[in-house]
Amino acid sequence: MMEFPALCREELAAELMKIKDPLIVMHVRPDGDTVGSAAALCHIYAQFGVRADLICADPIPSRLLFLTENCGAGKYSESKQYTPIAVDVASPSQLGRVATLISPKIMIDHHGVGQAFAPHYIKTVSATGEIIADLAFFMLENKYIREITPELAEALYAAISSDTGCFKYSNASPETYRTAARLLEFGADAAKINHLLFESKRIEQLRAEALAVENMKLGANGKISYTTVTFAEMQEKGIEPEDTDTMIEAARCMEGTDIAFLVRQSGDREYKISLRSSGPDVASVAKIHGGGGHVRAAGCTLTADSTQDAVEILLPELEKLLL
Ligand SMILES: [Mn+2]
Repeated sequence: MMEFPALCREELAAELMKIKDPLIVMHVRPDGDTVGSAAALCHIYAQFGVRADLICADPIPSRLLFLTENCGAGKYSESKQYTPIAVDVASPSQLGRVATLISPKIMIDHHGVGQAFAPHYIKTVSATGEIIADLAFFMLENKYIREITPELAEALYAAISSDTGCFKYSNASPETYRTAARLLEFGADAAKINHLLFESKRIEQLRAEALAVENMKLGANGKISYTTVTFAEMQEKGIEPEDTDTMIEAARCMEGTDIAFLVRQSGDREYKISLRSSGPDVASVAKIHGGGGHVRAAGCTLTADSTQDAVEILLPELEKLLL
């Protein structure tokens, strides 16, 4: 396997500033961190008089479009000679079909579990947005950029808030809070962003959350809670895949549980699994099935005959983590 160099912060800043035609690459099923980080880089490039374009294998969910609408980015154009920069993309598989069009030349990520596929700047912090905020502060101190505009601060704040679950998860460190505080000083409207990210939901998303509660079951004497959703249920209630992203929260909130998981049908015999925990290493179970993630938040895809079949595969593996 090819080895790619790790960049230090100064080298990253220097490399980014050399690029004349940046293409910011987001991961499949884009979340607030990858979209906020991408928008932030576009705002930074705008200060250099450079227009950055954006690409993602999947459409950006409507609730996140407020981040990209004002960032000055264009759409990917086949005729341009881009230098692609991947943000929040942990491994090549996370590029999805975009991998057939481009290959990133710089990788900025915080997962620390993936596979480096380009010269990289990887720090295991709460969010890629936290890395780029630190980079923006560094660029400001060195006068590489003139200012941190409210729009830039908001894109970064949104990225961090998104990956920390509105600062609820254990990945939010003292440094994360300090970074967020500085972003507020630069004009980020935290209340507005958190409302848009966490409280403003499509009726179908609320129906998905209601379904999550309805389908919830317990295992391991209540230490594991899980819920499921099938194509038939999604069709019946008009639920789109993006509406199911918060279903895991219902299971996670169940009193007394250490591990929560969600089984989502994603193909004929294919199920996407989201895993959350208060401590046990659920990434180790995700890895058994070719997935990955963090100790407390991971995911994988299973081949199974039904949601019940997928549950029966996962439960014994997860129970072992509680011994
Ligand atoms: Mn992230």
